[in-house]
Amino acid sequence: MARLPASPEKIIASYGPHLNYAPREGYPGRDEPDDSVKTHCCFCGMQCGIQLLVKNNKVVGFEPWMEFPFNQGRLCPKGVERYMQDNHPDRLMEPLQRVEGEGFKPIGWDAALDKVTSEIKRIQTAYGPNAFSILSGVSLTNEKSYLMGKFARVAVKTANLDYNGRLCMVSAGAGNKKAFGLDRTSNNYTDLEHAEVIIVTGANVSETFPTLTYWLWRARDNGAKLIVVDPRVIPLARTADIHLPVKPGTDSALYGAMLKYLADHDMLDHDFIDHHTTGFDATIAAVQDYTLEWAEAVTGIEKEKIQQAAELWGRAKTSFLLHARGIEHHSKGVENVLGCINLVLATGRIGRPYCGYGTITGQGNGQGGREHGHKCDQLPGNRDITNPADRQYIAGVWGIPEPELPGKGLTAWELIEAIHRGEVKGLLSICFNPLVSLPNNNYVREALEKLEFYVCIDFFLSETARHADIVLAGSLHEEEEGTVTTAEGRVVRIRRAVTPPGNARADTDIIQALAARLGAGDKFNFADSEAIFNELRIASKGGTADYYGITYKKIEDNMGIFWPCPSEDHPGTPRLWEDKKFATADGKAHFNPVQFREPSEVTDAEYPVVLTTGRVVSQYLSGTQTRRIGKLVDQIPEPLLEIHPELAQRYNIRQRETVRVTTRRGTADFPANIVETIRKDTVFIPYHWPGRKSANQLTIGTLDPVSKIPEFKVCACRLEPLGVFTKPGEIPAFGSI
Ligand SMILES: Nc1nc2c(c(=O)[nH]1)N[C@H]1C(S)=C(S)[C@@H](COP(=O)(O)OP(=O)(O)OC[C@H]3O[C@@H](n4cnc5c(=O)[nH]c(N)nc54)[C@H](O)[C@@H]3O)O[C@H]1N2
Ligand SMILES: Nc1nc2c(c(=O)[nH]1)N[C@H]1C(S)=C(S)[C@@H](COP(=O)(O)OP(=O)(O)OC[C@H]3O[C@@H](n4cnc5c(=O)[nH]c(N)nc54)[C@H](O)[C@@H]3O)O[C@H]1N2
Ligand code: SF4
Ligand SMILES: [Mo]
Repeated sequence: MARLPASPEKIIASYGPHLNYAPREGYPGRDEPDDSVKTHCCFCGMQCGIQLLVKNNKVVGFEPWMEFPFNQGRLCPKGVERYMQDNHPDRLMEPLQRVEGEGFKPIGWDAALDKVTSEIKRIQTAYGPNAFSILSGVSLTNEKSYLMGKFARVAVKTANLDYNGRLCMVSAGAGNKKAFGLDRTSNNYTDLEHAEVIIVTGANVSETFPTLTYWLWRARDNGAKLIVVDPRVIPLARTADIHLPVKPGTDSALYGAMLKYLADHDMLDHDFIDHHTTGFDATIAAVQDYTLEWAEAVTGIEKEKIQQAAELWGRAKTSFLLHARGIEHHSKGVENVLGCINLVLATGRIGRPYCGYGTITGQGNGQGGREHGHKCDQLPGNRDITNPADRQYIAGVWGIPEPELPGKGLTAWELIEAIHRGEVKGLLSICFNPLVSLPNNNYVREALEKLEFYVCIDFFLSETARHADIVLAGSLHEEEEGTVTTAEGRVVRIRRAVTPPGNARADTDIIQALAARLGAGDKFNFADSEAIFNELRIASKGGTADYYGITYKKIEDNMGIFWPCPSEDHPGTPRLWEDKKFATADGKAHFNPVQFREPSEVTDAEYPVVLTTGRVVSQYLSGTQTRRIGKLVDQIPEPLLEIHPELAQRYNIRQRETVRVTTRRGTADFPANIVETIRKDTVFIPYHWPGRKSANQLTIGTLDPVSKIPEFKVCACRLEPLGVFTKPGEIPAFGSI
């Protein structure tokens, strides 16, 4: 049934007249769409509700979805432009084979799938089952994530499966599990509204989770005090009550000193600590020497500001602490996270209205995708692949003997190292562009070149896909039914708006076809996504991420259900821990002692400047999708080196001058953007670009020992102005690669 697009007033209402969106009378020059489909944005973890407009099986535009409770129609620039990728000329329409010396040639599906299957078998016969590895991603729905985990273990029978969340949420996940026994934001974001104090640390919310700022503004309107911790004066910091410009890699010193201050000034919730936690004494003992003066020397933040922040946090009745990758992308990412959690537990402000804590999940399905078993150490429901009972249960659901279930495999970065060592010879990747997104990408490229066989499933020919022997043309978010779990923990429905174009195929069809060829067809004969979800429900039953009680219908009727939801009559759990029964074995929340240690690489005479990396508002991750959308490229066409005027002066660097940045891993050139909004000892480069524009030519592959996340947020570099000036988007006529 054709539905009319929303009225011009609705468009104005959702973006605000100040943005100067011209109201459109229907669609001038365009026919009325056939349909509008309520689904979610394919990009970040906010998973904003959106309506896609469809004409002749093509997505031709969008309308706000005003009723969806989180974003209420609001969208950021990426959400507004996302529909542009559907009819993109670069869209892969058929499988491709790389022919040496000739490039990619189309190949039929049967031949492509046969080739993949025979190569998997050849490599596993020659080198053992784990010599074939799989990398997956969490832009994939819950159904696809679950399917990938089952595919690796049951059809390919390899232990070596990991996912791109390894670059993203794992430090938070590990910290949350240690402290709470469960890995989810404690409250939905509406609880921000009446928090008295909010700490946002290592999260550039206005650029990376723009629609979340609405809830922060609501809180501000209600009088909330805002503390922002970031080496840069990010947009959110400009309105904050206190901005703590932390030196990259020193957060745990800051949180430790704040904790000591709370203890010394009697701002602890003793009742909560005594009855609902363990480990407090050891945790306080660990920070006994962390005076404000010491913290100032380590973090570079004035001690008065640290004191003010501790006072505000300590005296509040309600509060929320949010963090993202700024504190997690470290070789002590888990310790940073635990440092934050210690502050929350010490004040007992969790499990109550307007009192919460959480990591802000990054990728579209960063939450659900880290629960259902495509991590190297995990089975569905956030079960542990090394736990005998968990293994027995999942083997039962999958109908295989428990000993056949592979054990724990290598993490994403460790897989790259194993390829270098010659232990891993084959790779299948889906929804992951490691050549751009992993650190030290010269090393990653060498690994890809060493593989005997590489197959990539994507809808665009990503930079990594160019190294593939076979590229399988997969599907976009809006081309299959499914579910994702938002950063709040709300499981929502993704709708199929159109079918894959040309000869492209749905991701789930491709995986099932491969499984059948590998002899596991009887375990991969799902009729549709709902059938996969129903098996996932059973597989997650009794796990900490329990989805058993969630059904497609229930999600649709309620615009989402918060897990855990253990039974069909359970309403879901927007706010965790109201009963103070934590998901740990002893039911208590656990303090964890944290002592400061340095980042893996500190500055010295040779590399005297701190380098940190991250994001800009109009580009997304490795950029495969957003670098193809004209308006987003126009907004930010290239990575710039953010540098403070004083540091620029020291090296005689002028605005837009090309600067050569060198680390122990490589060299890359970026135009300078001289700004006062960054620390004087630190430079920042966004990482969304490949090749010569890639920040990951410079970054370091040191991992957190627990979470195995790479240290994207801090390494040491040196700077050299090259006397060359380019126009935006232009590449200088020289470079490192
Ligand atoms: N526009 C856009 N939005 C996105 C994405 C995107 O690619 N583009 N990606 C999505 C994904 S997957 C993710 S993970 C999230 C990431 O979201 P964020 O974590 O918000 O993004 P980043 O820019 O990686 O890092 C955040 C901030 O950390 C700061 N920082 C650097 N080092 C330190 C440090 O040592 N301590 C502290 N406290 N802060 C530090 C940086 O200055 C930066 O402002 O964004 C999601 N949303
Ligand atoms: N220096 C530096 N590096 C970083 C970071 C940083 O802050 N600094 N951040 C890290 C973080 S937090 C993250 S999350 C990673 C992300 O890094 P990646 O996961 O490698 O980045 P994506 O761009 O999401 O790559 C996903 C690929 O999958 C494809 N894709 C998307 N959706 C689908 C789908 O539904 N089906 C199929 N078949 N393919 C799909 C896209 O076209 C793209 O080619 O980067 C990390 N790298
Ligand atoms: S905030 Fe995230 S989910 Fe919402 S429109 Fe922007 S990219 Fe999409
Ligand atoms: Mo991420």
